[in-house]
Amino acid sequence: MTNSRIFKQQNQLFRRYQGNPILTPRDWPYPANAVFNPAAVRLNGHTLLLVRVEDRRGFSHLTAARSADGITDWKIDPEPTLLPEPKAKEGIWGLEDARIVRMEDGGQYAISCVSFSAGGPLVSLIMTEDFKTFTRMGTPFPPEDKDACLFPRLFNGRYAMIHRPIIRGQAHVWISSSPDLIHWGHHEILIPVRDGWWDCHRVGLGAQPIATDSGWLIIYHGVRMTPAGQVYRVGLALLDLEDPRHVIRRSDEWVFSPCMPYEMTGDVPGVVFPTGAVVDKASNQLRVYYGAADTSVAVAVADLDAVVEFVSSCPVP
Ligand code: BMA
Repeated sequence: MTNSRIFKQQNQLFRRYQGNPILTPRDWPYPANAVFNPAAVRLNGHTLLLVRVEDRRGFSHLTAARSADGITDWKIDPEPTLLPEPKAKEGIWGLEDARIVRMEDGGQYAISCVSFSAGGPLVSLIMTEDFKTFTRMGTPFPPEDKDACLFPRLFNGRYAMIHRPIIRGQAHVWISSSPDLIHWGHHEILIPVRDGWWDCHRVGLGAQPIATDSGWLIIYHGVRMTPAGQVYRVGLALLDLEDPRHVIRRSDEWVFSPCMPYEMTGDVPGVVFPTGAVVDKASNQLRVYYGAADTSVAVAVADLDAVVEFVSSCPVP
């Protein structure tokens, strides 16, 4: 481990916003049990979070919250923004944990979220331009599958999507591709769990992939089962910019771990679950939005160059 890596780790790459959590059920304009795991994207000069809202039946839907500075003064839609399609089988127990990218070709936003179907959780792909009207594109993969995100550009004429199926009880991060967003193939394991490590039990994509000059920055969650329960922590990886099936680097250590009261107390204690990120171009600040203890929304910030420098110094997997 180089000195600069130890230095960065000890001085914490990511800093929590002191006013965390930034959104709680008490802020909601209608009754909610929990608000957490938000997708994040820039829209019309604002930060838009598409927040998972769990109602008091235990079902979730997605609601948009907008803020000019991405930290304070959130304007929350007065009603659910995105509910399961009434007649479709895919979301009978709700929609959860969205990720969003803005497609580089036409400006459409691609939302990938979890639909809780009778057959288990699976990924739904939904397109929108304004977060008011939505085009449902169906379900790329069968259950059980979660933690998916489309890349915002094509690679050799094919779309690429990261997702996290559970196959033979194993929860690795996979990547698949498609010529048309309907037919999917070329399925490969991208980021596997690591036996014995902090991310031995399950891994899954966190925020949407972020394009940098050094490659696609991947913020992922890793889970370890402990005698005290499961711990959800956060690691980093870097994928080749031209061919995201190629993992260039992966952090040995986690870079973010639950420790604050709002991360240790709630419906599921010991969870930090990043699902969205925004880069503030003027300050080069990376803002990572995460669910805290499956109860509230929190944000941590980092200098994007420092994060890329750190992950670039991590081992080649
Ligand atoms: C995962 C997902 C997330 C949740 C996390 C921690 O499996 O269901 O929605 O935040 O567990 O409970």
